[in-house]
Amino acid sequence: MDQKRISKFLSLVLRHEPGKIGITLDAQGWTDIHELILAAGRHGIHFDRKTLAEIVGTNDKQRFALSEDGTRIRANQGHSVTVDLALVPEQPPEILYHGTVGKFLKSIRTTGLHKGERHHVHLSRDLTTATKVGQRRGAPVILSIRSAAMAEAGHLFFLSDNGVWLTDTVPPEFIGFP
Ligand code: HQG
Repeated sequence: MDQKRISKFLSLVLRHEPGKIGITLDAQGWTDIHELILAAGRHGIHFDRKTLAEIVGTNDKQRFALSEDGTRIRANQGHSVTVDLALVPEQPPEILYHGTVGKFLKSIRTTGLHKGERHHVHLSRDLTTATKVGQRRGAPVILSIRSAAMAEAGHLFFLSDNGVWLTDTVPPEFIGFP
């Protein structure tokens, strides 16, 4: 089966709807690989351990991680179900970027960036990544976030295992608009 399709399926069940195929995630978001393969197969999505390891290793955004003993898998970020990824706050760079689209700007100017369905607002270290994130919704608009100043003001930042910067909310005064 097409690896991209399997990857999308993994995002769905490891971030949002594990119950859809009858699996559960533990408090840190991990699930047993053997159970996952069986449950996926029952829902017509067929892959083996080798294919799964390939998908984890080659995924363009490193969305998934295997446990050290190789028996479990989890999504690195992007969850809407409650999980504690046990991320430790880190000092962010001076500036981070957020890719969005024009139709959201009015609201962002007034209320800042909000996490919506996800656990955090997602920020990118570089313009290229932020542009790709914005492009998912249309013509991208890139906002610059004064992240070091935010940290100084007491906001916490976390760096996910796949290099996405995460924070709870970005007040409008820290956002540079184009
Ligand atoms: C917008 C993908 C109006 C925000 C990507 C964004 C990323 C507001 C949308 C990751 C707002 C939320 C995350 C406000 C924020 N008013 N709109 N006050 N505050 N927004 O998908 O950052 O493929 O939850 O600008 O590549 O787009 O899933 O967040 O447009 O890394 O691994 O509300 O998801 O990665 O959308 O994307 P999302 P995002 P994966």
